Amino acid sequence: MVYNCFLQMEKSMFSKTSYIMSLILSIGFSGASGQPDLREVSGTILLETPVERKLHSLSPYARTRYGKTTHTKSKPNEITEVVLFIPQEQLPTTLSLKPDTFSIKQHNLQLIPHILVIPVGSVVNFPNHDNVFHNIFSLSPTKRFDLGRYPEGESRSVTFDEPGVVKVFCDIHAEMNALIYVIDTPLYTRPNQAGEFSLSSIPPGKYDLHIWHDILGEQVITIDLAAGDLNDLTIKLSN
Ligand SMILES: [Cu+2]
Repeated sequence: MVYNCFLQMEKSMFSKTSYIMSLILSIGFSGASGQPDLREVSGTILLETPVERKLHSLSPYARTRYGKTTHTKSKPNEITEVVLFIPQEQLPTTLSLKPDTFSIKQHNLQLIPHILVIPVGSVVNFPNHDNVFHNIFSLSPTKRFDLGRYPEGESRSVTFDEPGVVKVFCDIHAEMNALIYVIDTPLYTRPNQAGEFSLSSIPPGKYDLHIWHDILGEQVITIDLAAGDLNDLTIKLSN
């Protein structure tokens, strides 16, 4: 009992010491701006298997036209649709979000971009650039909406107040779909076409790095950024 207590005291003293040490290191490495030293994690995402998309249409009209399910092949830039983030609740202090206005256009019977990551509180405009009517909607619990039918040159907008994934469809064209990831942390990024990613401005500490893809699911890896940056990580994703 006494021994356990002693161990715990030792442990807490140790963590205090390492905290003070990291504080000293932080101060030591502070930039000219006086900002505390911030960390970076970077690396490469590898897509090990092709991604097969099964498109389940929710529209009765589209179902009669295209059948219940259509398959689409892996897209050339599939890797750029991965989202990497550190959850807000893990950060030592709450970092503020910067909500903004974004756009998903309807063009050539597609929703562009196919994936959009937005901070909570952001607005998305849905302009129609086709010479046909579209009817954009979502049944996702994070944000249900139905913009109704509107022609070329018109737009509607939606505000996203809750974090989560929002799947967007067109009630008229089954091939049209997009995905909005409404995120509550400012610490997120997406890889480039080579799969390379970099996430910076992270307070020193140990975190779960989430790696999310709408078909491949979510992976979580622990990253230790207490002592310094973490570079050249390789993360493999497969079905
Ligand atoms: Cu449409």
